Amino acid sequence: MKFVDEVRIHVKAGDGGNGAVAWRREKFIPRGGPAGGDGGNGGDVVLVVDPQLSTLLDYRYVREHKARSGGHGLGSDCNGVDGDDLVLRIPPGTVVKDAATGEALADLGKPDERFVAAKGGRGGLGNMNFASSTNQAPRYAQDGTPGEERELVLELKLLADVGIVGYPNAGKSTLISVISRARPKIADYPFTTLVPNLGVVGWRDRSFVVADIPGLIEGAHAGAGLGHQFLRHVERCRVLVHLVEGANPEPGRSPKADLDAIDRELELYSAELAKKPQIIAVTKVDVPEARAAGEKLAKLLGRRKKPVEVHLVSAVTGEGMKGLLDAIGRVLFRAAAARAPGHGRRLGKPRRPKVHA
Ligand SMILES: Nc1nc2c(ncn2[C@@H]2O[C@H](COP(=O)(O)OP(=O)(O)OP(=O)(O)O)[C@@H](O)[C@H]2O)c(=O)[nH]1
Ligand SMILES: [Mg+2]
Repeated sequence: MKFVDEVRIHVKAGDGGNGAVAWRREKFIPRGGPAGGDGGNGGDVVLVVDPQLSTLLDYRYVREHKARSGGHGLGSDCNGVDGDDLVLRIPPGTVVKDAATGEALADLGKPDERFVAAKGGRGGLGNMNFASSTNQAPRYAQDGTPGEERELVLELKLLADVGIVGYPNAGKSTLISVISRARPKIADYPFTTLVPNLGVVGWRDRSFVVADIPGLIEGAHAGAGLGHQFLRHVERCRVLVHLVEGANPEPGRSPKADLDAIDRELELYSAELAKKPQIIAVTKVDVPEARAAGEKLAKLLGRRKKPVEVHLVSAVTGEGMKGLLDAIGRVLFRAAAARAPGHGRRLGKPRRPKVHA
């Protein structure tokens, strides 16, 4: 299915029906009095989260969405029918923005969460409502009010706990295919992944959602490669896994240079994204060249004032995968991990009981 994550739509709620001016006309009842019914209310345009959906594709082709107007009031005290609401189903994680101002109106995540995008008009009152002791035959009725109308931009930002970022070909899709049941396309050329993939990863007795996104390159903020728009899908992540290719195919690139280039791109996309906790991993360490490059990077970052851990991983041999998942789990479930028994003790080094002489 095609993945669409930004659309512009026009919504128009139903107008309220007009109230009627009518009179009661019956045999033997002269001057029966006013009998004009009220107009019906116009239908709202309502956005509702449908967890079955994962794209905004439906709205790419159909952009006009109009709810039904209320019926006009009728004679014999009959009110017009209310217009039905128009329900538009959207995937979880959709941000609704006013196209004119850019203002975010709603961020819809939970199943069945609703947002009234355009409120229907109110039906007008019929002339029977205006009868009073001094004016028993009002010759006027109220008109219905028009329904709201506006241009909206719907933006889908996937809901994932962990985002995988890195250069194309770094092994992002391979990683998600190893740690989850997602089966994205994997190939040894850059820009294999064109749309994000989600995978659910089981970790101990918990699980989290990982997003694999297209590769970033230097200058992505200016449109190089696939640009950087897809970074919106990792905006909500709590931790980023930054994959660095160890075995470098291109001249002029090195793990350190790649790492810095991607960090710069993240910063240029949003300062908030750049501030997210990152877990750094060098991939493909089953290749000796990659292992050497990974160890070099680990040494370099380990010497920093605030040492940064570098994971050496291989999707082929499975090396380092457990350590990587544990590191992710620790960031995501830190509070819970702190409570778990055994936390804080160094494993592999049994405490020696103190001997008092
Ligand atoms: N030897 C080895 N090769 C790997 C490993 N992980 C990935 N590869 C290979 O690296 C190539 C690129 O892998 P992908 O997972 O498609 O890379 P990607 O980062 O998703 O690339 P884009 O989608 O283009 O951004 C593929 O040919 C993989 O088979 C690994 O651990 N060891
Ligand atoms: Mg990929």
